[in-house]
Amino acid sequence: MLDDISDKKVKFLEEKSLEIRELIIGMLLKAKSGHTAGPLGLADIFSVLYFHTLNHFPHDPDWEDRDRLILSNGHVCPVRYASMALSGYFPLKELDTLRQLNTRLQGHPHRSALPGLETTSGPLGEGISQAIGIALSAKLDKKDYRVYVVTGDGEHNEGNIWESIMMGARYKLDNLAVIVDRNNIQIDGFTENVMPLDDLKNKYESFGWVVFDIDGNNIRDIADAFSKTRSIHEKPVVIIAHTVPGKGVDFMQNDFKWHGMPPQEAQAKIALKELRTLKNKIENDY
Ligand SMILES: Cc1ncc(C[n+]2csc(CCOP(=O)(O)OP(=O)(O)O)c2C)c(N)n1
Ligand SMILES: [Mg+2]
Repeated sequence: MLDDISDKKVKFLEEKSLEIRELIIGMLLKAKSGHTAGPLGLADIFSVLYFHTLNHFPHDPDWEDRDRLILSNGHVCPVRYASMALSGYFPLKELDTLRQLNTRLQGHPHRSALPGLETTSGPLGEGISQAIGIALSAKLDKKDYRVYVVTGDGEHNEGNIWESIMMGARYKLDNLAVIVDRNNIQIDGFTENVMPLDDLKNKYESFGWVVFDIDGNNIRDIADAFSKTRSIHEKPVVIIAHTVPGKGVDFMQNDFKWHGMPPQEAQAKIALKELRTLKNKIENDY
């Protein structure tokens, strides 16, 4: 089953990705701290999730039949906050409060502070286990909602991730989709130098999962993969999404130094100019 989305929808989602990226740069500049590379790389996936795939109502975040999105790599939350604000969960202006005292937009997601978050996250390695609990309870309650988890590649250094991967297969959780941000960087280096994941596809398959290996910065590929997850039965699915950390801002791309560093004012200016140029290009290309 292919998700045959129209050119018009692809253009809309590409524009949303760039708006998300602009908001990420703005938030981090204002906060003067936070993570840049991961959020920029994930903007296309979040654009598709929030504006195409998720069954959700931003004005009714506690709707009981909503799809659940768990952010296991909590440090990338600027991409989630920007997507939530753009889709109507809270005013765009609130993005300026990222990492301020008493804000609802903590540097790592705080569930009870902000409606629309499903979990509190930050300590790596927990999200897939939590999602398995939610997916199991959906089955017990005979609910049709789907459970999505976003997790990092460096996050796979955590041993409990592999326990959760065994458990997902054991319970045949076909209502669960894990998205791995395969951006090849982690906090202090390239993943293959710090702790090689080698052939991650093969590893997940040998644990009994169905794997989709995709370009995580291609809107059509992303939408298609999410759509295909619905046709899989009796097995959990992982989407290994190859993304470019820092995507959209040339001097930030593929450089692990931007894992946890915000832009300075002059850098933000260059970044925003580049993103605006990309936006104009989309306008002209269609
Ligand atoms: C249990 C735990 N250990 C260490 C950290 C610190 N930490 C935050 S992000 C990160 C790197 C994770 O790598 P990856 O998931 O690839 O994220 P990316 O750099 O791609 O954004 C680390 C070690 C943490 N948040 N939790
Ligand atoms: Mg990574």
